[in-house]
Amino acid sequence: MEIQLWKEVLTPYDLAVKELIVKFEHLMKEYKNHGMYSPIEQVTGRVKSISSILEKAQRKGIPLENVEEEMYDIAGIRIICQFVEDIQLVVEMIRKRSDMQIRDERDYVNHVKESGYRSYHMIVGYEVETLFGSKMINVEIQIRTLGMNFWSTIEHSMQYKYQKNIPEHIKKKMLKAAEAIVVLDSEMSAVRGEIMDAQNMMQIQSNMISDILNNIQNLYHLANKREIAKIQDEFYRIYEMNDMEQLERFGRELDIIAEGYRAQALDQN
Ligand code: 0O2
Repeated sequence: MEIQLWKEVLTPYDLAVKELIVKFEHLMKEYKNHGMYSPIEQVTGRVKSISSILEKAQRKGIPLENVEEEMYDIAGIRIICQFVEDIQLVVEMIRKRSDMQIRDERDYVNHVKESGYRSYHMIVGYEVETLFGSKMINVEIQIRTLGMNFWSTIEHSMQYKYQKNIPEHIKKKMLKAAEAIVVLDSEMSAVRGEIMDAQNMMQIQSNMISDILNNIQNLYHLANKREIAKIQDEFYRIYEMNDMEQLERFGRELDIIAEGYRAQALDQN
């Protein structure tokens, strides 16, 4: 196939990856806005390069005209979680969505690959609207922890370096490293509750401060300078106390003042 034609074939995949990144990032934002812990820490995505498609097609004996049907990871999304427990939450979240049809799932978290690779894979059907109508395409979603991602990124570079023939002694080292990641993930899981509480608390405080600042900013145009200066001084005084209850009380009072001026903060997070 001509390079130009490949580019055309890959256009809807590029759209799918972009749309899905926006959708998952928006979910993260919604969690934050609600002061809730997000099981998604980071989202990335890529369209497989033409050279990787050709290499994989050759390796797996996929005829080029069947690549779109038989190669499931031309569009790839990677969801990174902080904790192993979050992976299942993300899986459930994806299963419930109406814009993604589950085609296949592979649990390499509980069924670790021979190499030591761990990750949860989902193949979903996702529809994109293009100039030539709608098109249903396959997207591979890989869900893994920060630790699993660290390991697989390094191992992937090794595979590239040794052209998929990693020497035995390095394979052994990578297996040991994979075991260390399992231990690290489980140690982290043991303090998940505490870390989640701390992060929730930080998020709630940050949302509260951002609402207060928005209110003060809106009041600048409406209230008189002396009242604004008083509110500002009070805010700094309470902020320095580092007391959430006081901050919450101040935020509520400020809401009432802003309401009086019809200057209540809109969500600007
Ligand atoms: P790239 O370069 O990341 O795109 P199968 O048909 O089941 O034998 P398939 O279709 O490759 O194999 O599916 P599988 O095994 O679920 O792997 C899909 C992707 O998962 C791979 O894509 C890798 O990204 C990742 N992966 C799977 N196994 C390993 C592993 O041992 N190490 C690392 N680092 N990643 C792995 P590609 O096309 O192989 O590679």
